[in-house]
Amino acid sequence: MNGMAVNKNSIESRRESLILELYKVEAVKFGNFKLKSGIDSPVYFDLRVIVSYPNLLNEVAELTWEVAQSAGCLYDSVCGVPYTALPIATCFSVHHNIPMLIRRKEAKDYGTKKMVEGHYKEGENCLIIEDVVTSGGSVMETVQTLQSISVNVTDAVVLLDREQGGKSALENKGVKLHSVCSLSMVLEVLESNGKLDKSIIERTKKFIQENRFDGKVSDQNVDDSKKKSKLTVFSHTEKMKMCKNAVLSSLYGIMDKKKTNLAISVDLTTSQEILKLLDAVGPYICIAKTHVDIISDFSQSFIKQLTELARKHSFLLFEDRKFGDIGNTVKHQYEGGLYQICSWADIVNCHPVPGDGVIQGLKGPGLISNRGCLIVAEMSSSGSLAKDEYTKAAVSMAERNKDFVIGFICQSKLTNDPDLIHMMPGVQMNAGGDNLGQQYTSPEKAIQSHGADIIIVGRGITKAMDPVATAQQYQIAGYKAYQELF
Ligand code: 5BU
Repeated sequence: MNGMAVNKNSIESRRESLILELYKVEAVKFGNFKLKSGIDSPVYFDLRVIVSYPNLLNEVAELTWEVAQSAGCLYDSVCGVPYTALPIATCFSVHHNIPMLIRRKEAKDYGTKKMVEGHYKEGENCLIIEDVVTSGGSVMETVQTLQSISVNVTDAVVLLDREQGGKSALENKGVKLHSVCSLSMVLEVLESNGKLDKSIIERTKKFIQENRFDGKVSDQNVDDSKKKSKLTVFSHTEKMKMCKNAVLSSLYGIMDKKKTNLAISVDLTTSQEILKLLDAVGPYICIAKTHVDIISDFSQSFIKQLTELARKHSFLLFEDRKFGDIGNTVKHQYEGGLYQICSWADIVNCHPVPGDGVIQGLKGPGLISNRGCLIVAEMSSSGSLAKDEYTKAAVSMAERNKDFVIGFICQSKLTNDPDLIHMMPGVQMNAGGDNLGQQYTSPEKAIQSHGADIIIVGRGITKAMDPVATAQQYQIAGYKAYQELF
């Protein structure tokens, strides 16, 4: 473990020179910029450019090291958040002879399938290095990956803290954030050196104040969710542009175009009933969710007609198969057998119980056919065991597999990541439940209090006196609740 005192004054003057140098090479820019979160910002940091200035990169790494030392951080290894912080972590590691770990963004689908490269011991402590922190989300992704291999993280050092709540969000998750400089420091240095005029300074300060994250990434199960920071709510169009998965992006496109966040759970038991209802409610839904193993006359001709309806009305097909076995078994269940689910269902879901193997098994055929998968992180039924640590582990599993996993079946908002969607079953206009454990929430509460992006409604529609008019009512109620979030 490392630890040693450093001279504070020298850090301060070197910090000032560093800020001026970053400004000179345009790693810090002022103007109008669209951030990854979709928000317009008057200031932008592009620290990727520092690799073109080796002395500057070296100084960044050295100051990062000194900040870690003066904060008294104890660590056995160092890991940069991919990709911009990787060269910083490398210089840090080489100059101070501290072993480095490399976190992959996606597990490779050949060879060892490791998420983390390098040798480590279970229980060792790793220091995270990041270039810029806004909400703390990217640091947290790396922390969770390391934790999943039993490597501990207690501290992170960032070159630049945008002071938008990332520090407290990380602290809530047990990670202390130390920064080489903060956005206020940058403004102060540039102002006192005559680099910026007062109006830019004022505009940037106002922006920081108005765009703070609330410091809680996943605790959104509260009724005053509407009052929360605007930054935690993105529109369907924003999410469509931000997300990297093609299935998710087409889903957000459909939701935006058809103005619906309604998925019908069409749990009827004959082909004709299902096809007839879907043709009638098609304009109001973005997803048709099926359980094909309850259909008494299932056939490939049914699938052909189902996919034609999906194309005609522009909705996605979601087979609620809840795969829950080892990778090899689920691969066969997904591709083969009577139902050949992978050949027609845009989306499937799985339980996280078996571990990452279940995703690996589904991913092979799934990625070839451009499919997406949801992890069942929570259930709507009374007494469900899917909660607390189980749910957290399900979220980490999703974060590790974002090339195929597009979100969750859940009962609460689990992440702000635009690449992961929240779909919520157990929704009906009449509260209560059935006599077999199902529990219902209204469309408004599902969206505004539980953070659902999509409401899944079954018997609320299929057993209604007029299912088609009722589907339209759910579409209107769900979409209105979504619009009220803004
Ligand atoms: P309902 O008729 O709206 O209660 O139907 C809900 C559907 O969602 C039904 O197909 C269930 O199998 C499915 N479901 C659920 O109700 N709760 C869950 O937690 C999960 C799936 Br996962």
